[in-house]
Amino acid sequence: MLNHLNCSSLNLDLSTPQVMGILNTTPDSFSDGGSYTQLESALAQVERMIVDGASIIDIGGESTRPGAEDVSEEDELARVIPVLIAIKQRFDVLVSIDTSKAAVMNAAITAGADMINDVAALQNQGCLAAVAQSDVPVCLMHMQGLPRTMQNNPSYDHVINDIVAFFQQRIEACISAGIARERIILDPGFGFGKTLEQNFHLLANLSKFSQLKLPLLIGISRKSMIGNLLNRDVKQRLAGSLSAAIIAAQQGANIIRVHDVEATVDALTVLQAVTDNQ
Ligand code: 8Y7
Repeated sequence: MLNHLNCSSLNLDLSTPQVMGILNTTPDSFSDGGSYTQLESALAQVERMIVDGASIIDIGGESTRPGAEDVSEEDELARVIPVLIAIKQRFDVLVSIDTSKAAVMNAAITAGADMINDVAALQNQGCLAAVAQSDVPVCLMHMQGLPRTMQNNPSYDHVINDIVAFFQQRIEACISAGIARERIILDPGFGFGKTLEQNFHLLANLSKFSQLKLPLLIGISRKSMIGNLLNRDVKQRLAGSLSAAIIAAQQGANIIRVHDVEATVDALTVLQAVTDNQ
């Protein structure tokens, strides 16, 4: 299965699962262009994640949590671009930019971003063109509805088949726009317009996405599907998140997007030792 994997534009070996560390850019933290202490604290967080074993850092300037308010293009640029530039100056790590706006994609690619992570799968105005003009890989995430309302009664004919069909349609759109298949990473979008049962059904059936023969990225870290199942606050979801990460990796997930890099790398190392000694 892994032999068919090809994301040659991502300069990263995906033969074992890799960890993507989430950089928290708290609302307004860089909206003044990035104060020194805020930037330094972000860089310290990045350094910690690199030491802990993250191979990609994901920076987002727009909250995509259910019910979140929209962020203006200007604010998003001010939150993301200074920290992106500072990371690329100081560290040798791949940087992914979590955005759904073409202007932010263009600015990020110019500033040295290594990957675009779009929860809207390049469906917004200008996004296909922004990525097509570059040579960076892109993560196409599935979402039903929009962040503000997506958790209001999500419904599917068949969750897995509907998401596979969505991926096929977005892959075609990318290829038509000039984005080679080798640049595409897929993500079923845990928590983005899915009930608790649908999220766990997805986790149980992740291996079905291998039919598309593209790298799979998954993000479950600290999400409501863990919190609601276990009745845990966001800070108490580590054990649940690690369990989910391992279940995903066992089914072929190639990139695991997490807050807790050190613990996730440990868990994946245990899984790898099992795989290596079968
Ligand atoms: C995901 C994501 C978020 C995810 C990808 C959170 C930006 C919500 N979740 N990107 N972004 N996949 N590719 O709780 O699951 O982290 S934001």
